[in-house]
Amino acid sequence: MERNLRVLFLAAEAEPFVKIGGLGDVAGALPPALLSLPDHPDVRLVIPLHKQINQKTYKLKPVAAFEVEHAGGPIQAEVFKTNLNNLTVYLINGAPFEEAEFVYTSDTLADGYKYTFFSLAALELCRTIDWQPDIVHAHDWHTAASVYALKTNYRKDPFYQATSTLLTIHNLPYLGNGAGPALKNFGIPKASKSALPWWAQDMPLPLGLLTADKINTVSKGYAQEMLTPDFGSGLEEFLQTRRSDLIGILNGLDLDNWNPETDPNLAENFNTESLGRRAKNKTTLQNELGLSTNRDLPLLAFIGRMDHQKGVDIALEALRNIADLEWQAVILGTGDPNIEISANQLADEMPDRVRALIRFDSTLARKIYAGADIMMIPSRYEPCGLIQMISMRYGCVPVARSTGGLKDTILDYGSHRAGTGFLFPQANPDSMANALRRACTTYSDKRRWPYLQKRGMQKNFSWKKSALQYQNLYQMLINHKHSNININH
Ligand code: NHF
Repeated sequence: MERNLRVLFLAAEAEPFVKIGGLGDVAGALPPALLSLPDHPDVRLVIPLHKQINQKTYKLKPVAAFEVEHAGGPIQAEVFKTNLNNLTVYLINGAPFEEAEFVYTSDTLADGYKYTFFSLAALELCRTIDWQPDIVHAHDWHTAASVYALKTNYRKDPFYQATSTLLTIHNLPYLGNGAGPALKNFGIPKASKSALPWWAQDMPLPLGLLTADKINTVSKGYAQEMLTPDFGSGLEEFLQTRRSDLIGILNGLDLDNWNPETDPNLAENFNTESLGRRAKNKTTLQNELGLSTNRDLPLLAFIGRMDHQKGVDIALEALRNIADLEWQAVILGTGDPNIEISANQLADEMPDRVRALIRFDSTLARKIYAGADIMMIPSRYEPCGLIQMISMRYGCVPVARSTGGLKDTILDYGSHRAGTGFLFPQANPDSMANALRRACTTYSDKRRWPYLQKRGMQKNFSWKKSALQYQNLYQMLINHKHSNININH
């Protein structure tokens, strides 16, 4: 009897267990979306048992215990299993995770140690429970060592002879720099004479990229950009050599979780047919923020991590550039202390129209999606991005840098009559200010603006579309089992 394709899905974080960034959204949403397809694969999620995970909530059952070899002596791994709406989830524990306070730290050696342990333990788990995966699907640098180990340490292992590998890149610049000694201590060799640049030959993500049967990233746009010096993190030339195995698959959005028709946090629910009701969300938000409740002023917003990638510094300067126009702005997020200070400075400079809220507040974020008019997304790079999809679904029109997943999901209103937002080409304040001017002018056209909002609200960013593409990719991997990648070391 033919059995379903077996996919071992490895990630450092996954909703609802633990979520720090976008990877957690994807690892939480994609496996269930795959399971809901016809002829679905038998996908099983494996994550570390981080301290932040409440063991009682998930009724964890012990399923396996074994040792992982390490230069300092074998390390005991203990694996628990739970079931989440039909999805089998394994959680791996062991000293590296018991000792760790956070999911990610800036200490890449320590993170390298715990995630290499995790990557190898996940492979050993399959053997212990006698579940031979057809595909190991790893994500980002944290689990890339599993892909590389299959092509090195496990190369002759009969248990893994038929296993293919897929590595998904969510954020290329995080290569796992500094994790080299940890790999070595777990017996994973350097790829000394490989196509990788010398400096990357002991970094988990590059090693995974060297050996994965297929590579994908989370939009077609970013898949292209990664091949260029501006976005390739020094790996662009190497990535060119893997071009034919590199694919872009856009992430989806959880359409039930993000639904302005049912979101209980909103002052008034609405849909495309009742867009007029959205106004109440704007006045409620303006009141909550202590801004004047003037409907005619466009309310601009930024929500997100305040770091270099997300470019909030660009938005702050762009707002100064358009000070001659009338608008209000709210900035919500936390991150780099210097950027937080700059956001507060702008709010001090323009107390009648700018609010900076330096905190993580998911309820307020929802009220902003539903009440603000324009979402500012000035990312320097954006593999996929979630904020633009949520904003469009909530009728908040994006003004975004034309990069990666942003340019794949937003159609520029100036260039297309069917536009859904405003794109700007350069990651600098002038470029962004021009787009903000265009957006503010269009906002004052009360006839056109609702059409712009509705077109965005009608976009379908469902996970089903993405899951179908991953299913095809899995099938492709099985059909062309084992590429002829040669890594001499
Ligand atoms: O959406 C999940 C996320 C992406 O653009 C985002 C990013 C990190 O930078 O794939 O990963």
